[in-house]
Amino acid sequence: MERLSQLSMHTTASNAPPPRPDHPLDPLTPGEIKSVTDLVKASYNGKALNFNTVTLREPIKKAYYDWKEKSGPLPPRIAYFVIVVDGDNGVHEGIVDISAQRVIEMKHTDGVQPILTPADLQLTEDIIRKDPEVQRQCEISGIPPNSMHQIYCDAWTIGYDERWGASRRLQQALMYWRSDEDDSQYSHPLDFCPIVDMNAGKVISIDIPQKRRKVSKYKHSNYHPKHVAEKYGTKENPSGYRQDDAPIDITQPEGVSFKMNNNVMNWSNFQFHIGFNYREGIVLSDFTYNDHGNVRPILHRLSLSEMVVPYGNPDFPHQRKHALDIGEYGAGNMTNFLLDANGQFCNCKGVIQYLDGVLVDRDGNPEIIKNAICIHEEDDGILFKHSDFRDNFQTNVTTRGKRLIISQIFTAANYEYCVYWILRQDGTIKLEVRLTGILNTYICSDDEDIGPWGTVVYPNVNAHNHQHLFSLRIHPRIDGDNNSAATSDAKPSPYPTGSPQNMYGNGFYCQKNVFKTVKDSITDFESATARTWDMFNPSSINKYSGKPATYKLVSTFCSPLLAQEGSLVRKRAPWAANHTQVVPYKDENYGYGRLYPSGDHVPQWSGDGMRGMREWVGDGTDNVENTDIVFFHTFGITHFPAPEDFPVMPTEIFDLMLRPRHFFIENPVMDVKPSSARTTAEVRQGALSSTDTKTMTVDKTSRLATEAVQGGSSSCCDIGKENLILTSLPPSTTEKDIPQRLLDLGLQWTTKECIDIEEGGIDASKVCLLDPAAEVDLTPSDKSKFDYFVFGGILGSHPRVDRTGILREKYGFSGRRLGALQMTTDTAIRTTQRIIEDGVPFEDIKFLDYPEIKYNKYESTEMPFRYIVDKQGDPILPEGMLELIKNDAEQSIDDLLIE
Ligand SMILES: [Cu+2]
Repeated sequence: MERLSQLSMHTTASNAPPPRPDHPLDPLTPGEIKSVTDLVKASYNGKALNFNTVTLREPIKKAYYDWKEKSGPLPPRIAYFVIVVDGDNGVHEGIVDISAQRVIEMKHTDGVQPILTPADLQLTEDIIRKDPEVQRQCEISGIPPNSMHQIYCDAWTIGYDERWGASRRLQQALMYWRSDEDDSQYSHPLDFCPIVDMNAGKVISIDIPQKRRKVSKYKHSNYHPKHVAEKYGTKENPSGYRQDDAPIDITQPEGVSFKMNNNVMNWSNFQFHIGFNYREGIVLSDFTYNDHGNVRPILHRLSLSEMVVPYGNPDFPHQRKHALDIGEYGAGNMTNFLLDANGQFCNCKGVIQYLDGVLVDRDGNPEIIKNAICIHEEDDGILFKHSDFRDNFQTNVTTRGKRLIISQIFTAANYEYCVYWILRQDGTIKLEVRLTGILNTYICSDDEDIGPWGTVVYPNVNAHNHQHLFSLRIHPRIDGDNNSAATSDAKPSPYPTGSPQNMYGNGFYCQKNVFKTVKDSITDFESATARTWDMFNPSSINKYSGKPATYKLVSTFCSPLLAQEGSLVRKRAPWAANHTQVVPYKDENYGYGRLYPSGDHVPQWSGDGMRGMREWVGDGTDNVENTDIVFFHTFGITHFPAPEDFPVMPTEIFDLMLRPRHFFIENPVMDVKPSSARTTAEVRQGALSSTDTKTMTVDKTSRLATEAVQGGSSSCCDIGKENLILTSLPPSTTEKDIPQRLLDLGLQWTTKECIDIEEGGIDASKVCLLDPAAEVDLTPSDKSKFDYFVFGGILGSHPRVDRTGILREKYGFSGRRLGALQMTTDTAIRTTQRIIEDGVPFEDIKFLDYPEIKYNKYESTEMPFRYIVDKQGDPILPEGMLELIKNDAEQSIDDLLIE
């Protein structure tokens, strides 16, 4: 039974309120948290308090939109707190109006227990190590005496154990042994389970199985670099790491495409607010999409509101393993920092914006998780494309997309959950979850029959079957507050083949069942009908399709909850038994409501009574059609462990998406710059696209895998020493004959002729000879024709002698010209590169002809060729050229030219 007692309504302090952030949904600042805890301490005068939670109570929805859309006042800044009072069981909680500096509600609720923080979990290990009965059980398990420092436990909430109910604040300690502090303990589980009363600071009971098992004698299985070296290292490769992994770096030379105004994100027509709290972690709110000037609301709020990881071994006490991690520990509380202590970008790549998470510590001070949220962009492959088969697919538009990712990672004891909220430019919102970390493990003895409930993943290690199920909370606001929801099923025509309605038997259609009541909305995934779900605004009708503006939930990782009716799991996670529930939205208790489907206080809830989803569903008669609705979706996977998951698990990925349907009147991303576009007329005339390159996303970094790596250069576009080869040197040439300076630069040389530099020879039709006597100029379209470019006499002597003619006659290469004026070899190479690699037409390249080079105060010389100019307008000369001129002023300029 839950007993609620109102202790006090008004406690005030005389302090001025701390500065508030500009946006009503911004998380509490460190200053606001301190202000709240000061007020709370004053209100619980004389009592020893442990702060458990201090968080923003988000404003009621109407107050938020009155401010946002109707120039109304800023909603008051309200905080919610939970404290554990020494000597008191149950939950002390309340509400603080920070703006008014008043505690406006204080409650003491018996029969529930507050969330467990990471600090709570850490205390348990000390408690069990000191307990004499735990020490005795360790000895029975075969742990040497006086080695309790090698005993570890993963402290879990007890779930619910009817021996104590919720009367005491309990944890169950899943026990392990490490022979060395660097061991991974999961290969050495112990067979007994102490129960700890954490308020009393002691072990109150130990669950001991009837069949005892000694600790494993097998070596610890581990995954750190030193262990990888031990397992896989060889004399040739001591680290044991595979050696074929070239680095992949992401370059974003112009930075990011998003703009953040504090916590408000603007990206590719989307605008939304990024929040964070102790419980859900990332919260995304107030999504809009700018539809060519019309800013349209999509969602009010999006978060993971709960999860459950029920284990499938029916033997006592394993039924207690069904962590409701978000409600029992908090996805925010367990969040990792993503930029490590050395500033290494260890979790994300590219140009990254981080946001910190702000929590409270036990003493009431703000606790900051640095870089808790990672915000970055990634290439997203083809966004759309079409090529016309009539001209060999040359007529085409090819547009690549990018995606914006807001992510966090949280560690729930053994497991890591990587949560990626992903936006695509076409209005799609995706959620991707990656599971990694380590399996929860239990001991088994050699040759033990562990039944069908688990897998032996390593000698003496039994990993129990389990599920990872999440409750995704979607508060839609598609073109306004009144929305509806429906199932959408692919159905064959109900009429038989040969009937007038389906003469040929091929008919099929999409069947929608709109939810009128909460009861209608309790549905499950149907793979046979490829079921999806719609959220839509029945009043916003697409002018082409005549159908309502919709966001479709496409989610196929929909495992059914496998625990039976009447099981503890089903009672405590009433939302998990079905894949959807839609309930009317309601404000609650000074703020935004209906957040947590397993109730506000999840630890040690028996699952009895009306709370969370059970309360919201009620008798199922509430209207959910064309009103303010919240859509809950259960998704996730069933995990039958395998040895590949051990000793650390490669990420297992599952995802879902929300797609706009009948929301836009046409493809919403046609205004994203293409990377390639040619019309049929352009192809027919042999012209390149008339589209200005500024209108295209020209990729300057991609290249063929068969092209050599361009060493040492930070720019993608330099001609590297590796792809420049000096050929046809006299047969007697040896390395001694090549100037050391060129060798040091890495110049490649060969006595072979250019046609023979590759094994088996080169296809002469793939070779382009840069030839001053050629009839046509080199153009960007030559890229697809040629793989090799030969620079012969185009450069060379001044005045010109036709040396190139020898090559032309000997090999019959196709020739191309680089304009009418002579240029030096390096300029010819640079010009070719601009045309071929950068796609710049010859006429768009800026040259300087016959530049005058001053090499001291009195002397200068006119260079008799043309040069490409750099950004400052200066001619680009070969490296060392000026020095050569200075050092060798007597030598004729002509002699310096490479032939
Ligand atoms: Cu798993």
